Amino acid sequence: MGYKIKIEASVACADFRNLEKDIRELEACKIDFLHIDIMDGFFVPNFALNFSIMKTLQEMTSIPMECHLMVDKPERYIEIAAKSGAEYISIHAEATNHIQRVLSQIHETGVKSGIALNPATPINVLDYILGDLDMIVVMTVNPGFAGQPLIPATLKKIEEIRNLIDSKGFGKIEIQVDGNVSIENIPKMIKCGATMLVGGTSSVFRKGYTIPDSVRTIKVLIKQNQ
Ligand code: S6P
Ligand code: MG
Repeated sequence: MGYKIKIEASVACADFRNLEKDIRELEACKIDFLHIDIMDGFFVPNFALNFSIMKTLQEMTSIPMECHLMVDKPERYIEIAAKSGAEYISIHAEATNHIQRVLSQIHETGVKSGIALNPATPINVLDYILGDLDMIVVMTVNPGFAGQPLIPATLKKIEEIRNLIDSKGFGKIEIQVDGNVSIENIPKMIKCGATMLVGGTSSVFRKGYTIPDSVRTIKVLIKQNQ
């Protein structure tokens, strides 16, 4: 193995009554990324964060941000996502007819690129774009909502993507998992080959635990399962 595993905080799951407190705690825990969910109410039937919240976060903290665009025709929002401080921008394979072009567009703005796959999307969509990718996002729930249970078949998908990228010499591409990345599921996800863990209501922000406690637990799980 030997991949560096990163812990991310899904900001949409933070406490908006006191967002700054959560951000300062995440800084103290040395969280690796803030995960910013952007939805359009069309590609997914919900709304989440937006680019002005991202800009505010950029001013508030130096934690790197990565932006998950759950929007139809993401080519319309690459520039604004880049200007709002994204280090990575991920688009959905199901959301555009021109995946390769949008990945190039992301790189042209100086940002790292990611492709997100819904649970039902087969991995052969990756075959001809591995050279255009910095990150693959395995959606382990259907996108749109926090607090959903893991779809078990997606674990096998993580493993298949790990085998694909390693066997083709693209092992440096990050594999992000997003959806029910819980204390229970993290060990399985790491064993399957995930390198970026998006923590939401089932881990980093789980009820009944503080952020520092949860992040400490995740760090132990990473050590034990790597
Ligand atoms: C879901 C979104 C995710 C969620 C995260 C929530 O559409 O893309 O990033 O915010 O999955 O985490 P949890 O632990 O509540 O599933
Ligand atoms: Mg997300």
